Amino acid sequence: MFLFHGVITHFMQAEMLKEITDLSEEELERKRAIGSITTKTLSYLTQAFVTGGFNWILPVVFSKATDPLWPDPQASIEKRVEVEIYGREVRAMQSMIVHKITACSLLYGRLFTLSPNIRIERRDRAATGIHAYEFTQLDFEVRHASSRDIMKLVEDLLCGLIAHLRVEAKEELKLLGRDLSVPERPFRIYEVTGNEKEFCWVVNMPREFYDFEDFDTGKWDNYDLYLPGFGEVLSGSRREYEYQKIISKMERDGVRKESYKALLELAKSGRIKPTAGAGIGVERLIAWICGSKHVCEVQPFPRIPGFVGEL
Ligand code: ASN
Repeated sequence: MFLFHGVITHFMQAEMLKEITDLSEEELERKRAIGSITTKTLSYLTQAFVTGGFNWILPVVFSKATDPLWPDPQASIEKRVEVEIYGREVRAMQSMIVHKITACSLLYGRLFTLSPNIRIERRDRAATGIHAYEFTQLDFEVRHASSRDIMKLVEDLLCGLIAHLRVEAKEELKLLGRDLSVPERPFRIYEVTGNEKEFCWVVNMPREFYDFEDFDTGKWDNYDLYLPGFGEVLSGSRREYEYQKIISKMERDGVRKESYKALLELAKSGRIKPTAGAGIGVERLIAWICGSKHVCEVQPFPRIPGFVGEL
């Protein structure tokens, strides 16, 4: 978010636009080191979730019920991918939030998924260094968890990962010129905006209907994690589960209720449980680990807003 200060030079554009077919041997070597860190990171994180008793669910790509990404002051979606299949309108997944809440209520008390998200961001988002129009979220949800529970889980996961990579990906980090150190816990918590130089949480942001909002105090029980010198890598919240609150927020925000029929019916009959969770932007996390200038560098096939390549 802070990297290019909103300006994208021709040089950066040319660099970012390179597909693997255009890379020099040196650049391919760097890409391979990033790939190896990706493998080690995903292996560590998925193993940590499985060991922690989480059920691994497979992703959904087309659905009537995807994240509206609205209202959200950070959102910059220029187009929603909608297609008709079997006579019904569906959207490409923007996040599996509705599926997570539903499955965590009906199936598993703890779950996670590696979920491909399609977000057709405005072209100017190419310059942030942290947006891609296709990316993967490591999305997870826990029944009866508090925000503090999720924050602690994330802090432990991240610190464990850094300690692991310092040993297990020593060569790759050296090749990439990265020296990581394990931060102190707990991370600081800010409202509104954080400190760019440290691991920190930003909390209490007004946004989508599914994040918990206290109607009396006007406070939101949600949280984003920021990485030093990078920007946001995770967002999550304690969730709304009461029918009356969900429906009144959808009406207030102009969200299409017909897209969330299943969720609303379950909530009405009291079958949606209180849950909390979050999603880690996988490419963002790896880009930060690797010191990449742009998240698309960690994608084998870059998905930069505004640029569609051959592969
Ligand atoms: N994954 C996020 C969450 O769990 C939602 C999102 O991606 N917009 O809250």
